[in-house]
Formats: sequence, C-alpha cells, structure tokens
Amino acid sequence: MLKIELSNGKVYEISGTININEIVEIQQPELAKGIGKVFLQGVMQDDGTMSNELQEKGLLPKQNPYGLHEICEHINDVQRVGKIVDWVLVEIWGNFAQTSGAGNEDFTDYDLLQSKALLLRTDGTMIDVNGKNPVFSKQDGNVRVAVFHRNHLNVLSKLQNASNLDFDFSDLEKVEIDKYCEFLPLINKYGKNCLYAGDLNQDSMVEPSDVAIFENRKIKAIPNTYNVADMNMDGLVDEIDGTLIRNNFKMNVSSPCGLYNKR
Ligand SMILES: [Ca+2]
Ligand SMILES: [Ca+2]
Repeated sequence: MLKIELSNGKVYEISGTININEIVEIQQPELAKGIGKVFLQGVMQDDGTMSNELQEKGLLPKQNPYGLHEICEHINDVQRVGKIVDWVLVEIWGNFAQTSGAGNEDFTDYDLLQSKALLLRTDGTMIDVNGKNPVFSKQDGNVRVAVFHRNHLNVLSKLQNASNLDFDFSDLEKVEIDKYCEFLPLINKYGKNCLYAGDLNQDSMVEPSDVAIFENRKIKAIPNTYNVADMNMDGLVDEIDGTLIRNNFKMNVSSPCGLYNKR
C-alpha cells in the first residue's frame, strides 16, 4: 500500500503493483522561500502583538479579499490555523526600467511577477493557507516585495536578490523610503514599525477620499461584520477607527508603491 499526501492536504492510498519503470519524475519549478513580517497600526496591542479579534468573533472570510484564488476553509479556527489577524497580499515586482518624466526611477516601470494572498499571524509573520512559510517561483535578477493590507497603507522593500526573499517589514532598513514624502512609510506603535491605518481605497495615500469612505461606511455599518472601514478590526466601525484615519490623514502619508501600483 502506497500513501500519497498532496499539497492540498488530501491523502490517497494506492494498492496493487506499481511498475517502477513507468514512474516519471516531475520537474519542480525552482522556488524562492520568503521570510516575511509586517505589523498593522490599527490592531497593535501594548504587548507588541496584534489582535485577532476578527478571528475570535468568526468574522474572517474564507476567501481572500484581494480577488486571488487562495482560500482558507478554517481561517476562524484558532486550534487549526493559529492566531490569524487577517489576510494580506504580497506581490513580487521585477524587471525595473526607467521611464521618462516620472520621479522614482528605480520603480517607475516594472513587471508584476507574482501575487499571493497570505495569512497574517498575531506575531507579524505571514504564512500561506497551508500554514507554511510562503514560497514563490524563483526569478532572475533583483526584485522588490510589496505588501498590501485592505485598510492600511502598503509598503515596498528595497531591491533584493530574488532567490532568498526577505520582506521583514518590521525593520525599517529593509523598507524603501519615498524621497518625496516627509514621513517614513512605517509608524512606530508599542515598539513595532507598523503600516499606517487608513488607506481604504488602496491608492497608497491616506487622504480625504479615505475619510469620505469611512464616514459613508460608518453610517451603513452592520455590527460584527468584516468591514474595510474597521481598521482596529474589532468588528465595529466607530470613532476609534475614525481617530486612526484622521490622525494619519493629517500627516498626509503615502507609500512609494503608490503612484506605480499596477493593480
Ligand atoms: Ca487612499
Ligand atoms: Ca473598529
């Protein structure tokens, strides 16, 4: 009896005789492992971890909110998947080229090479839907890693070798700084460098249109739902969220990804 476990978790047993000469080795694509860490301002707690209140309330969606294929059937089951804050989106950018007339030449033009929806744990690490460290197809040359969250400002890594991806965004040294923005792309909260809360329309800036979306959502909000305007992720849209977005809006923060975001 031969037992085979597939990457989707299904297990098959094969009985009978297998002719070894008929077995064909499948060529696996080269893979690049990624080590990722990111913190979100809205859910930081004073012990330096993030809240998983949405998960505790059973409000996290099985289908990721970024339109990708990843699904996690048991996302709200702490015993099975651990403490999960929310979904995040990780993109690998490469083939950078200058274009005329724009400012930040290093990422003015690029190819979006890969996208993955990952699960963000309360300690800031990111895992795939099978609970493993994320793995990406290997690329040639240098790449940047961008991390997006549905109601926080995104972040972009410095150029790095594609074979061993490092997107530990708790370390400011690894983060691309926008030379046209007077603020750093991360905000320190409880000792951790965090993504800014408030980019509800995902245009890589926290600006008046985000506040308008918040106000509109607040009026219509149904308690205990998964709502983009719920930045502290407690299941409610109220003035705790409003204060977060207004404080960041006054700072006019933006991300280097912003002007060149291809999604
Ligand atoms: Ca925005
Ligand atoms: Ca809230």
